[in-house]
Amino acid sequence: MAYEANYNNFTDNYLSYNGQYGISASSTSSNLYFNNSFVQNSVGNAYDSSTINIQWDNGSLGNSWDDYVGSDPDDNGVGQPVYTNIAGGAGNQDDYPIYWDAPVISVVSPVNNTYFNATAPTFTISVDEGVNDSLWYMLQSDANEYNFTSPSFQINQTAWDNAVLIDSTVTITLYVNDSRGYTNTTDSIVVKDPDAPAIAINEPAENNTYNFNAPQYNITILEGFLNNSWYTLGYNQTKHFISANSTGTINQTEWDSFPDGNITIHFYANDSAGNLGYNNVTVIKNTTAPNIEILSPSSNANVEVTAPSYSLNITAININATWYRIWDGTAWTTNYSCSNSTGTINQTIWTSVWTPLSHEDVIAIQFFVNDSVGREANATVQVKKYAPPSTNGNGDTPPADIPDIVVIIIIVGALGAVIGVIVVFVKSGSGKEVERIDKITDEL
Ligand SMILES: [Ca+2]
Ligand SMILES: [Ca+2]
Ligand SMILES: [Ca+2]
Repeated sequence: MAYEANYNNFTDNYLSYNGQYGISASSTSSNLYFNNSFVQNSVGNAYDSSTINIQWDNGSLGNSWDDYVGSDPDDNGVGQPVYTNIAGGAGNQDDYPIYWDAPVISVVSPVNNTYFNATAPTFTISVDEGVNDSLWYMLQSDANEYNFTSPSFQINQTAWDNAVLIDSTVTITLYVNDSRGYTNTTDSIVVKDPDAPAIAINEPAENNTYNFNAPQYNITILEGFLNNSWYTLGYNQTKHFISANSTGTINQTEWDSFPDGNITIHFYANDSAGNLGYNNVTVIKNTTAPNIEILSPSSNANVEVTAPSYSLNITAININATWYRIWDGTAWTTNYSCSNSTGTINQTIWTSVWTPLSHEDVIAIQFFVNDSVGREANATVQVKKYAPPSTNGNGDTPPADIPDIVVIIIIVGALGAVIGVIVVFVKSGSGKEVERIDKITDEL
């Protein structure tokens, strides 16, 4: 075509499926070719060996070439770079190749398979090779289109909340179109994981007591995307990393560093989305034996038939039980549980012990305490039964310096009638026992 043809304008032609070139411009001059379409010409789209004023564009518009490689990022219909694939050696080119491409949307962030928690992800996208006319996205299993304008935007929170799959991937499809309606799309795959790991502490149990040996633990973690799990002791910050669903022994060195008392073990687990799960258990460290001291009754106190009260001073890390028993001079009673501070001896058992005894007989009361690891301590106090012989009829106490035997005979004579009162006091040599005998005789 156009052999030895000069001063021609070739425009608005569709040059396709030719057995040779679409246009072969040799031995020609001063021809202008623009706004033609070259499609699948078998040897090549154009041949140009002329050197005299052959133009493949009119200064603002060239031709459409099916082998053009370029882009049109400003959407003006002219591609860049220039088209140079013209055979023949003339070195001519189309400076304004007709070209249009759809915009290309791509996701800058997040990368695929990034984990997100309950907060909807923020995206940053880029649109290349074109000017976007509108932008929107859709979520998997959601028929709604969500428009956005800024290249950085947050996924609609409600849509994220409603995304049906939890602890699974969610495909978010992003769309762009341009002023001619050319559309481009890309998929982003993210993982939705709104839930924190759930930690169950199977062992140790709350308030379990341990001595020198650090406790065993046994935990179960429910989490689809577990990242790390660990524990800390007390207010220490040291993380001891452990496996999920594991058993083991709490770090002995750190256990040793704690004094006796409550120690809280904090278990943590986080997932790939950054959710943090937490649970704790408080155990008791007890390496000290208990101690018990009887504040009252005091030693050798007189005790009467009314059961005495008692007061104890007990030091123990974790009291398990407190109890007492009573020595009646022959045997111990059985054990009776009691308060670990103050209280009163059981009246029934006290009466049964006290009653058969004599004045100033010794009664022993022994108190016990044990702690939750089974260590036991006890203390005993001896008291005396106080039940002196009855006083006289006026309730007066007999004088202390009475003789061993005092016989007072009062005789009131009145015409053969005698009223005699004989009072006999018998006092032992040691003075520890007093027996009083009252005898009233109303006749001689
Ligand atoms: Ca352009
Ligand atoms: Ca474009
Ligand atoms: Ca999770």
